[in-house]
Amino acid sequence: MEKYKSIFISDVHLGSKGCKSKYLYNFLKTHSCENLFLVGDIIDCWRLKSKIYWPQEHSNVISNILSMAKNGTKVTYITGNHDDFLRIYQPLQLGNLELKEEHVYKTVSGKNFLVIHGDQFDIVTKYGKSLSVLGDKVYTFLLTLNKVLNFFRSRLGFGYWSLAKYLKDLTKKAVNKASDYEESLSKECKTRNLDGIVCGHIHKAQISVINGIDYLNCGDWVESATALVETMKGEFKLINRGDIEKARENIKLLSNS
Ligand SMILES: [Mn+2]
Repeated sequence: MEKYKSIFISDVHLGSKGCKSKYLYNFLKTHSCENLFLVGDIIDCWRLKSKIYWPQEHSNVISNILSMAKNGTKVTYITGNHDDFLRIYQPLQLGNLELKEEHVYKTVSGKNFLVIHGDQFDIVTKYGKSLSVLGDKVYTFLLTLNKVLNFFRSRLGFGYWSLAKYLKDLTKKAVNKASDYEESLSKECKTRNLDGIVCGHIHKAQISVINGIDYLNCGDWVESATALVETMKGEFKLINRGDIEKARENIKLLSNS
């Protein structure tokens, strides 16, 4: 069991089909920490509203987090735009579990980091939830359209091509440039006199310095499987569990055959 000062995870999207809940469960089982930060979009209530998808593995993740809290880990749940239904209850403290919109975290090396999901700085989600929900619906529709399209493509002898991904990349480039997002977050830190930021939201794990501000993004557990950790010595690292889990699945396949 590896012990860390703090572990930060975001964009788990429990309640949606894409969630890599088993990967996360295995990760939490093998890593311990003094502080666990859930940096938003942990439970995806947009998806839950339209159709309930909740396998046992999703409950296992939650019960594991609760048992961590029971065993002394301080758990801070920062709300995101997909779990904004929790925002009416914040701030809330239940024993070792705290629910809030943002948190200023003092790192081992003495820096002050703003821990926030980050949707507050995304032009699309900020200026209209309806627009984002619509975008989500369009995306789901495109995935279906994509299946039909690729059925015909393969019939005609063409290779697989993702229409949804193409359009998603295109629209993201147009309205939601990652650089703008990082830029506005770093500006916010500067005005608040903070040293850095820990966020999520754009599903892009990263550790970098932007305009002199430490920028740390936890990534996600949908498209990838990444966690941000702070060691006892105060070093920040990104852990990518995708390759480990895929290797484990391959070993299982081999041993079964
Ligand atoms: Mn988000």
